[in-house]
Amino acid sequence: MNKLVQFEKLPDLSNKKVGLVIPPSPFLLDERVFVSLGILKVAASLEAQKVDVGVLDLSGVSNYLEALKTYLYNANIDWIGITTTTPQLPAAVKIAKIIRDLAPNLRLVLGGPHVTLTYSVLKIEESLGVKNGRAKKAANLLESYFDILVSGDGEIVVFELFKENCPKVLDADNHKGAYFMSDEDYEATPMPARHLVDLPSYKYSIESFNATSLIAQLGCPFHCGFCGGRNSKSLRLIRKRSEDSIIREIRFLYETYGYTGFMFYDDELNVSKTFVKLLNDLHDLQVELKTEFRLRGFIKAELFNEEQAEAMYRAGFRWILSGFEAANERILQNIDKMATLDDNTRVVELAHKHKLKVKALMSVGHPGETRESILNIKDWLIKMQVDDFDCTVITTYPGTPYYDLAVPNEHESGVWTYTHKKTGDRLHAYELDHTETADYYKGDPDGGYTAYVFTDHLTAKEIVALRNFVESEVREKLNIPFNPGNVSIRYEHSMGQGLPDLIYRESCSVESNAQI
Ligand code: B12
Repeated sequence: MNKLVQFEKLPDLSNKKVGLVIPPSPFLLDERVFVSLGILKVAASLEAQKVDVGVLDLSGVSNYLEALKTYLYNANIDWIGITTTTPQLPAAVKIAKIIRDLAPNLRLVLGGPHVTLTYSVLKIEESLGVKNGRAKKAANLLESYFDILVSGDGEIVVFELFKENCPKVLDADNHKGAYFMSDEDYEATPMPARHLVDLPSYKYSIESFNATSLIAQLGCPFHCGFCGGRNSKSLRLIRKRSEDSIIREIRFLYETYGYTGFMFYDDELNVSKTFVKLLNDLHDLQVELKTEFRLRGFIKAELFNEEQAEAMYRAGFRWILSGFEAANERILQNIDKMATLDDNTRVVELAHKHKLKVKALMSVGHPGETRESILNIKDWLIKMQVDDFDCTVITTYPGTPYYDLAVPNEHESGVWTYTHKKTGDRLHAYELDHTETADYYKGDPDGGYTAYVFTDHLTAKEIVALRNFVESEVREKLNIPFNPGNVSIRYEHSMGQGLPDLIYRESCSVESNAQI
C-alpha cells in the first residue's frame, strides 16, 4: 500500500495558501535553461490536495530581493518554502532575512538538496559520536535562519508543515520513515507543477528541437567521491516509476507546450533494467504522434552496451553525456568511479559507431591530482575526438564523500583532508561557510573559476590554470566553440504591483535584458 493513503486523512486544505520560492543562481552562465523540478513536485503534491500554491521563480532575476518584497507585500500565505542547492544558499539566506524582516510571523521553511545533504552528514557525525562537528555547526546555522528544515523527499512530508506543532527538522531522507517515497508512491505522486512557472522563458534546444527537462527515475547507487548524496537515502536509492508514467509526462509536455526535445536528468539512464523498454516505448509514442523527438541524457560508462546504443538512436537520442571525469587510472580509482579508462574509451567508440555524439563530462581536483593526470584529460579528449566536453573543478560540498570522510588537516587550520582508503592519495579543501560563499565549480570559464581544493602536488591556483589550459587546448584542437549564452532578466517593478503571482507566470511581465 502506498504512503499517499494518508492524504485521505488530511484535514480540508482548500482554504490554505502557500508560497514556494526558487532562489536565483547568479553563478550559472544562464539561469533560465532548466527549471527546478523538485520544488514543482512539492507544489504539485500540494495542489493535488487543493492548496493554493504560488511559485516565486527568481531564477535569473537580478533584483530578486525587490521582487520578493513585492511578493510578500501582496501574498496572503500560510507558510513560505524555499528550495536550495549549496551554491544557492547565500541567496536563500538573503531571502530569509527579508522574510524575517517583513513578515516575522510567517513560517519559513527550507528544503532541497543542500538541506538533505547537510543532515545526511549530521547523521554520520552522530553515528560516530562526534559532538559539535562541522555538519552540526552547519545545521545549527540553517536552524538559526529558518523555522523548519526539510531533508529528503518533499511530496509527502510537506503536509506536516500545516501543523502548528511541526518539528524543527523533518527527516524525509530516512527510507524506513513515513515520508520516504517508495516506487509506488513515486508512481502515484503528480508530475511537477510546471504551470506555476513561466516555462517558455527557459530556453533549451536539442539539435534545434525546442526542449525541456524531466526526471524518469530517482537515485544513483554508486559512490563517486565528489558526488553529493552518497550517504543520503533519497539521493542514493533508486526509485522507479513505470514506463507508462514517463510516457504520460512526455506526451503531456508535447501536447501542452509543444516540446519535441527532452533532456532526461536521471543520474544515469542505463542503471534501469527496463531502459531499453522505455526507449522502445518512446519510439512507439513518436510513431503514434507522427512526430520526431530529440533526446539527451546521461549514461554510466561501464553499463553501456550495443543494445542500448542502438535503441537510443532509434528513440531519438543523438547525444549521450557521461561523467567520465578523468583519463588516468589512478584518479579514476581515487574517485571510486567503478569505470576504467578502457570502459570510457569503449563508450565513445560504441556511441560513435551508432551515430551518437558524446559530451564528455570531466573534472579536475581529485585526490592525488597531478599536472600529468590533468593533461591526460586533454590528450584523451583529443584522441577520442569527443563531440563536446565540459571540464570543471570539483567542489567538496557537504554530502560528498570527499567532504563527509575528511578530517581536519594536521598542519593547516581551516583545511580538511580526505584520504583515499586504498591508494592513500589525498585531497585538501578549505573550510567554507556555505551560507556566505557560493562555492561553485562552474563559473565564468574565462578567468572566473575559483578552486577551494588542492592536492599534495598542485595548489588551488595551479588546478584552475591547468583546467583553463585543458579547456582552451581541447576546444581549439577539436574546433568546439564555447557558447556562454548569458541572459539575465529584470523584475519589472511597476507592472508587478498588485499581481505578484502572475508576474512570474507570464513572460510579458519580465523584461528581457542584457544579452551579454
Ligand atoms: C537537474 C539538475 C540540475 C539542473 C537543474 C537544477 C535544478 N535546480 O533543478 C542544472 C543543470 C541547472 C543543475 C546545475 C547544478 N547542479 Co544539479 N542536479 C540536477 C539533478 C541531476 C536533478 C535535480 C532534480 O530535479 N532532482 C529530483 C528532485 C525531485 O529532487 P530535489 O530537487 O532534491 O527536490 C526534492 C527534495 O529536495 C524536496 N525539496 C526540494 N525543495 C524543497 C523545498 C521545500 C520547501 C520542501 C518542503 C521540500 C523541497 O522535495 C523535492 C521532491 O521530492 C541533481 C541530482 C539529483 N538526482 O537530484 C543534481 C544536483 C541537485 N546538482 C548539484 C550540483 C552540484 C549542481 C551545480 C552546482 C553544478 C554545476 N556544475 O554548476 C549546479 C547548481 C545549480 C543551482 N541552481 O544551484 C548537486 C547539488 C549538491 C548540493 N550540495 O546542493 C546534485 C544533488 C548532484 C549531486 N548528486 O551532487 N543541476
